[in-house]
Order: sequence, then C-alpha cells, then structure tokens
Amino acid sequence: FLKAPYTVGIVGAAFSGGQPRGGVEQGPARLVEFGLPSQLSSLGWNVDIDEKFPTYEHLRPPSDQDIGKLKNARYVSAVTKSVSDSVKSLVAKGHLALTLGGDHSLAMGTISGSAAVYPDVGVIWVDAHADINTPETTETGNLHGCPVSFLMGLPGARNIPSFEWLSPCLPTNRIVYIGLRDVDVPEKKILKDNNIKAFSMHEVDKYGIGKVVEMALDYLGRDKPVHLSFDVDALDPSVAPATGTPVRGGLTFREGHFICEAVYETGNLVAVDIMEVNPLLGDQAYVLQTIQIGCSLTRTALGETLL
Ligand code: 4U7
Ligand code: MN
Ligand code: MN
Ligand code: MN
Repeated sequence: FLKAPYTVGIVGAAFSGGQPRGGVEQGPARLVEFGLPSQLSSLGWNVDIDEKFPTYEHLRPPSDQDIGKLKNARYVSAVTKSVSDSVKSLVAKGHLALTLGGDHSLAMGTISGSAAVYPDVGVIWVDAHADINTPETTETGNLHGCPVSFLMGLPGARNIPSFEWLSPCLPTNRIVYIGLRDVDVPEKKILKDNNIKAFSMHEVDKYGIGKVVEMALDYLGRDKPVHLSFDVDALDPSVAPATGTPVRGGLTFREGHFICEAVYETGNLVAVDIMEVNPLLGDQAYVLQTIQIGCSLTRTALGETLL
C-alpha cells in the first residue's frame, strides 16, 4: 500500500483535551526532541515532518460546555477533524501516517483518516483499555475513553452534536484489541454484544504473544491494510510509567515490541499511532524511559529489528 520512495509522514498531535491531565500534549515534541525523525531516516525512511507542530489553540472554541456527560466535545471534534484530514492526505499519497499523541481521542481522527482511503483497513488496538464507551455509558465524560464507539457509530455514539463530520467508518469486525485489563462494565457488554475480537492480558498469558498476534492478523486478513493504534498504557507501568491511566499487569517490553515487529512484517502497515505519552507525569528517569519506549516502539513498527 505504501509507494516508493518509502515516506513516513509525522503528524505531531499536541493535544490533551480528551482527558483531564495536562502534559500529554507535550508528548510529540518530546519524542521528536529525543531524535525520532532522524532515527527513522537512519532506517532508510524519507521523513516528512513539519517540526512546528500546530498547538491546536486556534481550534479551541471560546466556550465548550459539556454535551451531556462529554467534556471538551467541540474542541476534541475540531482537533480530530484536522488530524483526520492530515492522515487521510498522507495515506492517499502512499505515505505511512505516523501520529504522535497526545491523548487517544485523537484516534477518531487517525482511523477515520486511514479508513477514508482504505475502507477495509484493519485496526490493531493495543491498550489496557477498550476506549469504546459511548456518550451514554461513559462514567468520566473523557473522550479518550470513547473513540472506538464513535468510529463504529454504535447506538448512542451516532450523530453526536459537534461530531457531524465523523460518519461511521469502522465496522465492528475490523478491529482487534490486545492488552486489555481495565474494561468498564458497559464496555464489556458492548464488546460481547457486537462480537468484537479482543485479546486481554489473560489471553496473552494463556497463549503467548506470538500466538495472539498470529490470531489477530489472521482475523483481520493477511492481505488487508493495517492501522496500529498503540496506547503506551498497554505496557506495564514498570515499562512505560509516564502515562495518564496506568494499570498494573501489562505487556512486557518484548511483548509490546513483538506486536510492532509482526505488524511491520505484514508489509501492509498504512498508519501508526503512538498515544498517551505524558512527559509531565513522574520523575525525570521515568519520563525519559517512557519517551525512549515510544521511540523504540515506533522504530520497531517501521522495521528496525527485522533481520
Ligand atoms: B485511554 C475509562 F473509566 N474507561 O472511559 C474512561 F476507566 O485512551 C478510562 O485508553 C479510559 O487511556 C482510558 O474514562 C482511555 C475509565
Ligand atoms: Mn487508549
Ligand atoms: Mn489506555
Ligand atoms: Mn491512558
């Protein structure tokens, strides 16, 4: 699906409006400062990046009253629409769209962007959380816990005021989750009722990561375009501590990287999201460790460790 010369287009999505903790908007700048673009050039990629990331302040509405339970809905909508346009144009050019977050509400933009070019795109969603709450089921009102229901247009997540631009683009059978361990009760019902493919940490322990990833890729189809949406909180907090919603019992360093190696190996990767890196959480060493992991997951998804 990618066209030579192989180019990765980096979307620096400095945004935190999908959740309440400041700092996650600084994730992309820190990943870039740490050297991610030059690391990717060293792997042989052409790197297309506008180093002056938009701050998205220009998209912040003057007022953003809660819509039902949803917080910052207008702002999240405007930013994800902009990200969607960026990802769509990169993928349409045959570039790999790499979005650096930022909070995971951004996936409304990234996945709608890749699905606009490839309606049969398969999503590998790596996360401790299912992020499939609807405006009705969400307890927190934080949109980073809702992107999947919006993308699917599930009941209660259609025609949401201010999200008119986002039409359903992800069928329930075009996503596979890996790493789940903190799923809200109504989310469990949504997963079950819609027969959504999910490998929780229980299945990772039971089958091993190799088998889980093999089953995930078989399910999505080996010849289909792949979008990897990686929330760093899928990793164990001892591996990636600087993130807003850590949950113990997560993926090891190798399990996380194995997923990235396997998606690279498909040769069908069209988009990657590295989400929820928050450089303001925890002491210096923890932050640096998390930035390093964000960079190494990305390099691995772009082919670094393949012999
Ligand atoms: B993340 C939560 F209630 N489910 O909806 C919610 F536990 O992108 C957490 O995966 C969502 O980090 C976590 O707010 C969103 C909560
Ligand atoms: Mn997430
Ligand atoms: Mn998460
Ligand atoms: Mn999180």
